[in-house]
Amino acid sequence: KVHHTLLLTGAAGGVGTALRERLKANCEVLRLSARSDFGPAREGEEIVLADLADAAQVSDMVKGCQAIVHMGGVSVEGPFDPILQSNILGVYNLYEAARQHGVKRVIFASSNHVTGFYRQNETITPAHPPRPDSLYGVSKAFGEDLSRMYFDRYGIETACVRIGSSFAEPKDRRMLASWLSFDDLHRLITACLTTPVLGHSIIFGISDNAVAWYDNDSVRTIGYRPKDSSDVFRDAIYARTPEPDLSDPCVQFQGGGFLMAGIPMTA
Ligand code: 15L
Repeated sequence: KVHHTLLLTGAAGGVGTALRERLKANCEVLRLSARSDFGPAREGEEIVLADLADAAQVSDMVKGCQAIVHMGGVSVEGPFDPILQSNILGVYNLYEAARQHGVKRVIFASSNHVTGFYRQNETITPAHPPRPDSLYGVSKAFGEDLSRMYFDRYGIETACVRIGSSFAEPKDRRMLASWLSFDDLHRLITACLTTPVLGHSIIFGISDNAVAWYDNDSVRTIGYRPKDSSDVFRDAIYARTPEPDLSDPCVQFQGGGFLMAGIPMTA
């Protein structure tokens, strides 16, 4: 346990709920945050409710913690204003609070949608330029750049984890490539929290899947070794899903359904 108080934002979301019990192994006190009430604190927990767009609430949320696992914010494509409030203003408020309260390490839930406009037959590395597939993807690219500035100026270390698809099981053929099991997500966060030197890292958050769009070797630097694989779900997923239509952008591009989820494809 390298951190006394660890803050988990987005604690009421799907990934936050999965991390809640797992992250207790990483700290003495797990501080959970969400925008609205999600029930009482359990043993070893604190709850601080905060709207990410409210700088004063974010400051109270961050004060007294040593590291942050930032899973909060809008997690899907949709209208711009909520994305602006939570993912752009919100991530700025978070880093300002981290700077003011001396927090030195952040695990930032970035997304595969930062590079969702690469094709499903391309292999990319963290050095490839972002090609966001959605306003949501652009907001995550903003968070990556903002955290880089806070590292270069103030030495706050961040792992930008471009989470693939973190669910209990992969749901479709695309997720055979993008799946990140909850246990592997926890392994990855643990590696980021405990590695001696994190710096500012961009990491693709995926399990050990046979099909992969990422050259993810840089994760070895921080000590992440995935143990799960989507492969065990492959036959069942192929049996219950139709043959992909190769002319469909959701099939062509890595971002899948996010390509068609929000703003129109054509001007
Ligand atoms: C994401 O960034 C979303 O937060 C999540 O809900 C999934 O849809 C995931 O990407 C994905 O691409 O499957």
